[in-house]
Amino acid sequence: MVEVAIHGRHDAGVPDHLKLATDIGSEVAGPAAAEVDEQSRFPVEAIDAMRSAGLLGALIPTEMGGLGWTLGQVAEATTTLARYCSSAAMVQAMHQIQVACLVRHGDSPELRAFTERVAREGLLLASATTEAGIGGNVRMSSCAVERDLDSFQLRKQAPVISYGEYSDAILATARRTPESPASDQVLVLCRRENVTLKPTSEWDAMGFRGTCSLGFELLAHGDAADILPVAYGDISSQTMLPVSHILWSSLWFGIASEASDRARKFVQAAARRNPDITPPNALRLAELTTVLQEFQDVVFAARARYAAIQDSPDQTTAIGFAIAMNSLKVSASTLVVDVVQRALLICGMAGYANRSPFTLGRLLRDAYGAQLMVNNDRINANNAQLLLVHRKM
Ligand SMILES: Cc1cc2nc3c(=O)[nH]c(=O)nc-3n(C[C@@H](O)[C@H](O)[C@H](O)COP(=O)(O)OP(=O)(O)OC[C@H]3O[C@@H](n4cnc5c(N)ncnc54)[C@H](O)[C@@H]3O)c2cc1C
Repeated sequence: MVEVAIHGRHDAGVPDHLKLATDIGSEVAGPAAAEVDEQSRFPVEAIDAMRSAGLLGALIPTEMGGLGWTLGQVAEATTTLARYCSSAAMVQAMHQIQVACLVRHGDSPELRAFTERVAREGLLLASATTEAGIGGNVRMSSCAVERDLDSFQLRKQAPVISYGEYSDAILATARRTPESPASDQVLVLCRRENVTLKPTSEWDAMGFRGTCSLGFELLAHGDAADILPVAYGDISSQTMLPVSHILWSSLWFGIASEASDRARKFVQAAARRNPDITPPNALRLAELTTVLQEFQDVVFAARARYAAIQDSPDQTTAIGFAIAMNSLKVSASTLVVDVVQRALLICGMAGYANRSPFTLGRLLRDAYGAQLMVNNDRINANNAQLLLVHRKM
């Protein structure tokens, strides 16, 4: 644990992001994963380890006190963490999405100072984009920011705020003013000390149980400087949507990779027991590996696509890019279930049993959440609209 903390902050060279993620995963997140899932509790030890290793500031430039990792490095670390505990990996991923928005769009002295605190103190950021009555349509808000000279107030009915009670700040979407249309949104940094969260629902869900994604009425106030200076529509298309879909799909790829490894070990054990014949499920393993390879290629290609254009607002707001990032989410969230199901067929009862080295129950339950995290129907409906005006792929 101490080794983990030392590794991230004090290595003279560039931190080895995969070693750091493997250390935290194998030493801290993995050993607690079953209990986190069983008790539906926050993965406090994993997040503490990430904080002390500097991982919560991974995307923040070194001159601002962060680790200065690329999104690709964070994505790879997320894949690794997800192999051990998908809830801890998801908390980390959702936090990094908010950090990415602050780093790229929080260009004011107040927001930069806050971003530096995220790096220095390891503050944990949560998100309130979805809203009661609006559902998963994150590009519409019904709540509105009410401004009074240099301060603001916000009241939002949020059906889901993952780890809201454990966060140090929540980034919430809202209409710019009470007179603004639903699509004229801003992103507001709601600091913990200025936030009251009244729980409106419990979190006892099928999967991602450690994300503690309760519903809340969020009441926030603060300095008007905490309203991000860029329209949320631009933040969403340039940063929040692509970074979310890249980190989520990397995480789901980690779940799929872990399931695939368990299936491979199961088949190899059968082959060792009877070396003269190829186990019949080896063929299923070969088929699974083809799907996993496809999955990896989809995820890697999307990362490369974004890395190539992330500094060009013209290109990140292009319709073709939005379609590509939406398609990534739909593909990855479907492939993860496909891979884990295939692994289950290979492992049979050993995968179905909860207490077995090949158990796949938690991975499969977590995998099903992927298609709901902004429902694929909504994403496909959005792509359908975009394709009506898109000129060429
Ligand atoms: C593990 C997890 C963590 C989450 N964490 C957060 C968080 O921290 N912050 C946050 O803000 N949200 C979070 N969410 C919630 C967010 O991802 C959900 O998308 C959102 O709450 C919508 O929930 P819903 O499925 O009930 O509603 P909807 O999106 O409304 O979907 C319900 C049903 O309506 C259908 N539907 C409705 N309208 C349309 C349409 N126009 N086109 C097509 N189909 C439509 C859908 O197909 C679906 O069947 C999280 C979700 C999960 C699973």
